[in-house]
Amino acid sequence: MSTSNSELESWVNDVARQTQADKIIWCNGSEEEYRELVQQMLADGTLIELNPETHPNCYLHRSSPTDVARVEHLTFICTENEADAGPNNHWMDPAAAHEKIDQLFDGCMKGRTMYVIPYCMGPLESPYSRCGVEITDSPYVVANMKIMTRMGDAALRRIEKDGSFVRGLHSIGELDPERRFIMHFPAELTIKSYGSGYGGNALLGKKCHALRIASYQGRSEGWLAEHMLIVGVENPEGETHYLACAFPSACGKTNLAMLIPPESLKGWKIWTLGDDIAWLQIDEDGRLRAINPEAGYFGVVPGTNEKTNRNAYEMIRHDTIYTNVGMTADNQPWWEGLKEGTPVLDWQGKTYDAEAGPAAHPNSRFTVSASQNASYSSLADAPEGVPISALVFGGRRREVAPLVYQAKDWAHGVLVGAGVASETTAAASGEVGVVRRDPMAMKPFCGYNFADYWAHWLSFEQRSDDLPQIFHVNWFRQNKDGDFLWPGFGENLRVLRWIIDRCEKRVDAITTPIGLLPAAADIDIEGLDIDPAVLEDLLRIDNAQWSTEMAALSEDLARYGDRLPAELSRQLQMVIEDLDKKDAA
Ligand code: OXD
Ligand code: MN
Repeated sequence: MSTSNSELESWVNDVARQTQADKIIWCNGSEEEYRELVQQMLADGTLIELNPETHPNCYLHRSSPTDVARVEHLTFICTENEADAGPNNHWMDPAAAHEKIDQLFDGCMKGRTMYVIPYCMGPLESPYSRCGVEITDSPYVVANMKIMTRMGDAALRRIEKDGSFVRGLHSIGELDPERRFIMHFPAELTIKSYGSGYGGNALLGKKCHALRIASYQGRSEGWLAEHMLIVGVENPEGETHYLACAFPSACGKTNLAMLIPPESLKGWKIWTLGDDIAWLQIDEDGRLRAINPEAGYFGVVPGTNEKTNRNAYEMIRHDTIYTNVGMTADNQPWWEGLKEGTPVLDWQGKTYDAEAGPAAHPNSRFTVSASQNASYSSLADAPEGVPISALVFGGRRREVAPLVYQAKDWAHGVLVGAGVASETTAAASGEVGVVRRDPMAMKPFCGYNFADYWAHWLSFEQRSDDLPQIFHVNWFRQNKDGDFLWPGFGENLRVLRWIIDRCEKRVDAITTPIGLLPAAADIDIEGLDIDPAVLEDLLRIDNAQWSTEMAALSEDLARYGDRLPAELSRQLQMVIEDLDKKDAA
């Protein structure tokens, strides 16, 4: 018997019987265990060692070419009532889903080792953390979970103390897209994932547990699981504000979380707490506090360089697992946007041919421990988390959304979040570059009906009068020629400053139908090569475009029918009426 939790023990035995695994290994989370797994994967070709001189302890994994992103069309929320999953999810009846996927699991680990990974999402001592156990037949998944979570013996002890855990069963199966499902059973705190080794589908602690299952759990327990980075912004006077920001996949969450202040903003510091997921709870003083349930980053590689994200660039030069990047002649990893080196092999290991496609897959990833980041905040390990001053939504929008605006109040902020839309990226399979509505950047990750989720968000207003201010940003606005208007990256700190000044009531704002906007003079552009007229453009609201935008949002919200909270419709109506008044004026 490997655990005193009999439920866990019998589930592990049941799974071993069902999958007919050759061997069961309970992972203890030690460095030695990680090193042995790496040796085994180097020996069987799952990993390739990268140049140990330039990239010590770095490895390359090449996935199956048809297994490179999350698969939303194969991801299901299995609730008794279809309406509880909502129009935002693909739904399957739980009994039918179990039957379908269990057939795939039957005997699937014959000849394979079954790894049992106890993990804790969040600091081991935090009351806000929650645990899970992933069973997998993929050593690559074990190695990634070691980096991404607090896993092994310490997590098992916490599970034994708590008495509860999320069950995650995973097999790479045959890596056959025709035999692939990612299924969630929120009421049973269970995940079953078959046929994919890709991060978001296979590292079950991440999207499956920390967002889909946790959002469901958070609703009944009174907290929020969000697709948000957490960042601390310290001003030259030593005052730090914590912001939690939700952007859709591959919109620069990792870059913002590790931002390097520009030369001209002397004395400012950025502290990273998380780059992808935040769990938010109201504390006894009524403040919203956040923890990052993860312990590592599973970040998009292309575009990373000294200019765009020096912290990331440096932290992935050692002790990193790369997935699907290209390689130079001397075995260094290579990707588009890297300023040095020449690729000779592409992400599939074929001779690189610029005509045939990129060297690195656009969704190639690094897996790295958060502690390797130079801007890592030790408060990421604090059991009590950090108090949040502002919640910031954003999307990738060529037009419509201004550089920044503030919601009028909490309820309007929920509408602003519900209105997030963004151009699609390579993080999920499907067409890239089309605008899709992605409320709260949670479209692929909310484990229940969005209408109930918005009601849950709105209910926070009754529980505290000290909630954070809510904002919306857009770093991606373009001019008619397709050039970005805003320089982005480190310069985004200028916008964060305005946000913090608003939280501290240090600066006024202009009231518009869509919310509160900065006066151009209140965005500090000293030391920045930007035409004041361009800044005006970045802050311009086009009424006609916004009326179209609100019509699109209204159409999206209508999908939720009677379940949509009346308050959300009221907020939308107010914006529409204000836009109409402005038009008439
Ligand atoms: C991710 C995603 O991998 O959002 O974080 O797709
Ligand atoms: Mn993400």
